[in-house]
Amino acid sequence: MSDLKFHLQPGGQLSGKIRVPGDKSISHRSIMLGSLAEGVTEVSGFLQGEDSLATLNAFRQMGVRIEGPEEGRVTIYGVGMAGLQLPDGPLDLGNSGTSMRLLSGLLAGQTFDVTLTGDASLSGRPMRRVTDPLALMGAQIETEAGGMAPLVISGGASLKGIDYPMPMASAQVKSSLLLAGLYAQGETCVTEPAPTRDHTERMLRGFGVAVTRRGHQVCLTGGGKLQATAVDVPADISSAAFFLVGASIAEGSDLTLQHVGINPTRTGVINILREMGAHIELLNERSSGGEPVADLRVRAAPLHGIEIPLEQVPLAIDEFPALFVAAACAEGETVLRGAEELRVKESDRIQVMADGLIALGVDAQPTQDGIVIQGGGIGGGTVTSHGDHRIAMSFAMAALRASGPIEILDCENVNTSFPGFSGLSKQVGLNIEELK
Ligand code: SPQ
Repeated sequence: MSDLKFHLQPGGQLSGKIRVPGDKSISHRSIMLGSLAEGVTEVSGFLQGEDSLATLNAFRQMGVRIEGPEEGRVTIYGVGMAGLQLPDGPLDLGNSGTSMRLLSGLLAGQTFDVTLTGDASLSGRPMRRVTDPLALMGAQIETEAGGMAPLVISGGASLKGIDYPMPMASAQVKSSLLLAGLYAQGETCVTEPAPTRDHTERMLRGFGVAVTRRGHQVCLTGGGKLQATAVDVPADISSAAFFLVGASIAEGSDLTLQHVGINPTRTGVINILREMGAHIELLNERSSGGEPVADLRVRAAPLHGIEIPLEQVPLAIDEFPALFVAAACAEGETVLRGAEELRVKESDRIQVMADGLIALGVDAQPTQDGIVIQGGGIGGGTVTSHGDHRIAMSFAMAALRASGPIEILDCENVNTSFPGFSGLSKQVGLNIEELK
């Protein structure tokens, strides 16, 4: 457990114009594809958070020359599909599930052996969801008991394409198989049970790989090359989400979030908040580097509870901790179902959020695949994030409507996705202090 705590005074409102840090999912992928490409890839807007830096350092350890990041600018000197080198030791991916799952696929096709490790949270997250289908492709990956990290990947396996019906809606599993598919003989196809974020497919196309989609199935053929390109990383809608909720629940708020990625596979948080009565406008909609972006203006509005539509669940999967805070401030009951994936994130986000909400006096009942929250008041008190960045930032926003101070424990991991969170939040009106 880290020593960093957030202390929040109750009340306040959020106003002004800010740009939250770069999209974490797109930042990871820019390093991976830029490293495998031929030529020099220039990235702007890169997230200088611990998770995307773990990916960057892993590729440096495999011999890729990478300059930066400096104010979000990264220059990657691509080594081509066969140019990665044996690292000098295990690749430590910290807290980052995306790094471990995507790298499992990408590294299954290399000639050298490699070990992937992570922190206690990452070492408790399920990896069989990638190692099982990768084994069907011919990969040789050993896990710890229960299918957990560390993962030991043996080099020299010859991969063949498969047609995989994915049992859960996971962009990480889909991406892992597509990256392995780049090294496989023939066609690799993944069918998703529901649409998940499609940044891998979009970026692969940007690097010149033909990726086809037929309904819920996405396919590519191995043996090709990637051509370097420029990547502009938009601001992360998952980081913007805390402010969308905060400004919606705090009376008098009027906040604009600039250059936010609004890829339709990520906008569940906007759809759900709007259905609850939120006032969110999309301004200056434009396209940037193959991804749609907009400035989001959000003003306070009275929210009401809803049954969250099932099809929105994968499109808002990382935003539920923040949405639960919105539900606690809404009038009436909010019901979430079909979200069992939340139990295998950096923490069990259903249980940890329910525990925290209950500690703040909210009526929250966890269920096996979701939660039922009765809106009403939020009290003050102490909650723990269990080292989960999104839990810490969500409870910080709850203070805007709390009746007393809120103390949040174990907040260091906010740096995995949102370095500078407390400073930026303070700048727009949150009464937050960091304490060691
Ligand atoms: O990388 P990590 O730790 O798995 O991060 C999380 C997050 O909240 O930041 C999940 F805990 O985001 C995942 C997301 O939940 C990032 C991601 C991606 O970039 O492909 C996909 C989602 O995971 P999944 O398991 O649904 O594919």
